[in-house]
Amino acid sequence: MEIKGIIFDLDGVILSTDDFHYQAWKSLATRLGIPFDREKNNRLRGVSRLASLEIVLEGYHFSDEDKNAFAEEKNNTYRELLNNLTPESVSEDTRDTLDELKRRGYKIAIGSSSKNTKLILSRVGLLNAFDAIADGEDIKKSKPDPEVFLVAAKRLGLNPTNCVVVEDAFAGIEAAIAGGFLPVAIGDATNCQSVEYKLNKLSDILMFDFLK
Ligand code: B16
Ligand code: MG
Repeated sequence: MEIKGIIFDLDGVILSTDDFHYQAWKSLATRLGIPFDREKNNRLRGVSRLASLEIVLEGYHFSDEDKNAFAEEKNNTYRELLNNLTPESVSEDTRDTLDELKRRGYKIAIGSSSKNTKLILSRVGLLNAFDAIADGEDIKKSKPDPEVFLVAAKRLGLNPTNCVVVEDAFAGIEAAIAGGFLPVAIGDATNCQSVEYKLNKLSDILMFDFLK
């Protein structure tokens, strides 16, 4: 199947906001006296804020009211950390790769579970860099459901079979496969057995045989 579009996950793929998520969850967990480490954080990749909170609180019981307050607290800490973002937070390798894909005639999109997607993209100067954006505000079901990628493909005017999905999360790879996309893994997702194409850095994608 001919590839015509590339859909990128945001956190952990376009830039390293995944570490800010870790710090924000760690700060909440520490305040609540709940253990939280990098291994647990990996399970939150691509997972919505409330579903992530359920994983953070596993084995502990809190009311829905408390949980909503905790999710808001985490998001406030996270958004404070996002103030550290500047255009330099996106590597040259990533910017050059996006430019090269556009030069070769591919359509590019963001497919992120995050409700902070547009804030992040505007802070790093990439808000207008993509042909389409699908994010946490557009969907009811978060990854591993393919909804966010299906919305992105639709906005690109492409079928899933004509699109690649680049993901750092196991949940995101699962979502890509479920939606009929070609999955490409980077970061933590390279440990996923079900992916053939793996990247050390974003520009590695330019070498693959599915691109012209
Ligand atoms: P927010 P992605 C995901 O973004 C993150 O990986 C995940 O850790 C986070 O919980 C989720 O967004 C929701 O983010 O709290 O900002 O709405 O990897 O799908 O780009
Ligand atoms: Mg991610």
